[in-house]
Parts: sequence; C-alpha cells; structure tokens
Amino acid sequence: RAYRAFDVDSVKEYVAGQEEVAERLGTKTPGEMRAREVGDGNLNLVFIVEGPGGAVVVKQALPYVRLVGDSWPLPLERAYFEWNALTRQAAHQPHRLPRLFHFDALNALIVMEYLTPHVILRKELIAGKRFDHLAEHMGIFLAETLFHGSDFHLDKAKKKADMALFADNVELCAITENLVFTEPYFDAPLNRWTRPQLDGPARALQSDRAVKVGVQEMLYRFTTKSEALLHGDLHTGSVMVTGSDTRVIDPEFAFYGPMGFDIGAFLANLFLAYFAQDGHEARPDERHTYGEWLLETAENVWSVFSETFARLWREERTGILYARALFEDAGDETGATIGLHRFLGGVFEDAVGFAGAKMVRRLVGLAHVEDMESIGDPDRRAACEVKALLMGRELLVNRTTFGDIYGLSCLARAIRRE
Ligand code: SR1
Ligand code: MG
Repeated sequence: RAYRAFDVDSVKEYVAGQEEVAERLGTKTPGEMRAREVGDGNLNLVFIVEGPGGAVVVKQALPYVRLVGDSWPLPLERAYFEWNALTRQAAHQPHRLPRLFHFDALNALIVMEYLTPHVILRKELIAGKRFDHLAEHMGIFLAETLFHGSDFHLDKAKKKADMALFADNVELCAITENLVFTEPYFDAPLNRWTRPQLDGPARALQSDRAVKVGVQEMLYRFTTKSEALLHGDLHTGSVMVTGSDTRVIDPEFAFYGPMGFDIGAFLANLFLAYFAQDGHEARPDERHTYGEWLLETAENVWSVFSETFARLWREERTGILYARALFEDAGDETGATIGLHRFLGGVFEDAVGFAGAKMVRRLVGLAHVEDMESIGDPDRRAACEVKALLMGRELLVNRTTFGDIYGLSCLARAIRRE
C-alpha cells in the first residue's frame, strides 16, 4: 500500500472502508455519499463527505505546497504532527477543537467533525461580524494549551519526549523560518506585494537595519525558546466560529517554541483585519466602531490569556519550574508571584515582536491575507497595507517599549488616523 491523494470519488470509497467513519455517515455505500473539496488554505486537501446520517471532514496532506505546486515538495508527515498536536490540545480544550475520528499516517489524513454552521473567522472579520465570546475563548485556549504544554505543568520526561517528537517537524518550521523571518527582508524570488504602490515601502523595509536586526532577534527566539507546544500557525484562518462557539483547527506547524509566537500570530491577524477596514465597502462610521471592536478583542485576548495563565500557575504548577517547595511551601508566595509577572512580561514582549513579524510577512512575503487581498481597488488596498506595514515595523523595532496591550491599540489607532 502506498499514499495516494484522494479526489471527490476516491475519498468516498476510502471513508466507506473505515467502519467508524462510515457509521457516522450512516452508510457504507459510496454511492449514497456526497463529497466536495473545499480546501482554500496554502497546503492541503480538505473534503467534506456527507451521508444520510451525518458528515465528516477529511483533511489530507499533499506531498507539495498547494499554493506553489509540486515544484515545492513538503513532507506528508505533517499530518502526524498535526494529529499529535490535536490530541494534546484536546486533553485540555476538547470543546475548542473539532472532534477527532480517525488518523491514517500512510495517507497523511485526519478525519474529523464537520463543523457547521461554523465559518472561518477571517471571512467573518472581513464581513464585519462581531463575536462576543471570541476573545474569552481564544485567551483561555492560549493559556490552557501553552501552560499545559510547558515545564510549568508537564512531567519533565513527557516534556522532553514531546520536544523530541515535534523536533522532527523540521520542514514546517523551515517554512516559518524562511517565509516569516527571512525572505520578506531581502529580494527573495517568492516575495510579492501590491505593485507599484508598495515598491518603495517594501524596499525601504529591506534596507532598514533596525528592522532586520529586530526580526533576527525574533527568529533567534523562535528557534531557541522551547517554552511550550505551540499551535504554530494561529492566524484567523485557523479559527472557526459561530455566534457562540469558537474552534481552533490546523496545528500542523506545531513544535516546541516561544509562547509569544501563538499569541503574537493571533494578535497580528486582528491588527491586519483592523487596517483592512478602510478598504472595505461600508459606512466609514461602521468601519470605525468595528475597528474599535477588533482592537478591544486584541486587548481582551491578552487580558484573558494572562489571567487564565496566572490561575493555572497558582493551581496547576506541577512541573519543574517554580516548584512550590521553593516558594509557597517556604512561605514566599510573593516570590512566585514576582516570577509569574516577570515571565508574563517576557511573553508579552515576545508576542509584540512576533506580531510585528507576522504582519510584515503577510504584506510583502509570499503568503498574503484575504483581509487585504479582497480589497479590489489597488490604491485603497495599498493605503491599508502601508499602514499595517508601518505597525509591523514598529512592533519589531520597539517591542520592548510597549508597557501593556493598550499601548498596541493606541499605536494602531494613531497609525490608522495618519
Ligand atoms: C507555503 S505555506 C505559506 C503559509 O501558509 C500557512 O498557513 C503558513 O502560515 C505558511 O507560512
Ligand atoms: Mg493552516
């Protein structure tokens, strides 16, 4: 048996042969199923297969980068890392993920719950929709997954075994190392931007010493700071929502890295959505109040993350770090609290720098975001992109100078007004 990439017919035959999956669909007969391929991401195939009794999603890795084609091979093993990340996240936040039904290493696929009526968050933000629980859900998800995947909580042998497992996710980390931290900062062939409007700002960025040093400092953290098991690609396309529910999908870039990377990724995408507002058709006052909601969401993500992390620190600190015997048991609760605040301060600084890198790469690197790409008028789009680029630069260069999350919203507002 060998790997084969499925199509809408062969995927039905495949699921028909998987007893538990077929049971969910209510049939073992491919002819009674309907399948469509809906993947719009950069890497994989995504099928929705429906039967008389229900529906599932089949996510299958392709042996190459879908966005670019078979000239850029990519290991199928990323499905294995994704499955391992999902099962670890599910131990603490099962209600924030799709339910998991089946993993097939040979065919590099995962069968999971078909989330409906959920929609990709990025599309909803482009449409100007608000989600009252988003910040709370994401702040808790980040705190729960990052805390429980770190030396603050994990058994030390388990943490080291997991680090070894995810250390093999080399190619996916290499994508981030290249596309996020390196290529946007020189004349790399895959870079793209809105031309000619962004030619000047992009070239200026590439000859900006402060920004290049700043981004290399972030790359250093990315490659060396094995703080926790990360999602690894937590943008608004990796989140699905309804009015009351939030689910996080697609952790194929999972590895042990700095906590601030996941947080910064999510914040960056909220800021990108914010700067895209002036490009979308709507009454300007609506776009203004919606922009304020986006900034408030970013603020609340950080607040909920840090509050939840602090609670977990107090209640579930069972790992090798800040052992209770050294602090609380020794009557020095203040010592542990100082440690917590210093630690969170470092995570915040990292999140700021990573957010900057994540913004810049979506504007002048290979992979862009629909928030900007969906702005039809190139001049209008470029005006939004230039402001977002400026914010990304500021975050990279001045990441240590923002006292708190409100400093980031103030900066975003000031740049948008300019
Ligand atoms: C070639 S892959 C480009 C991007 O898509 C993924 O979602 C990651 O963000 C990656 O950097
Ligand atoms: Mg993805």
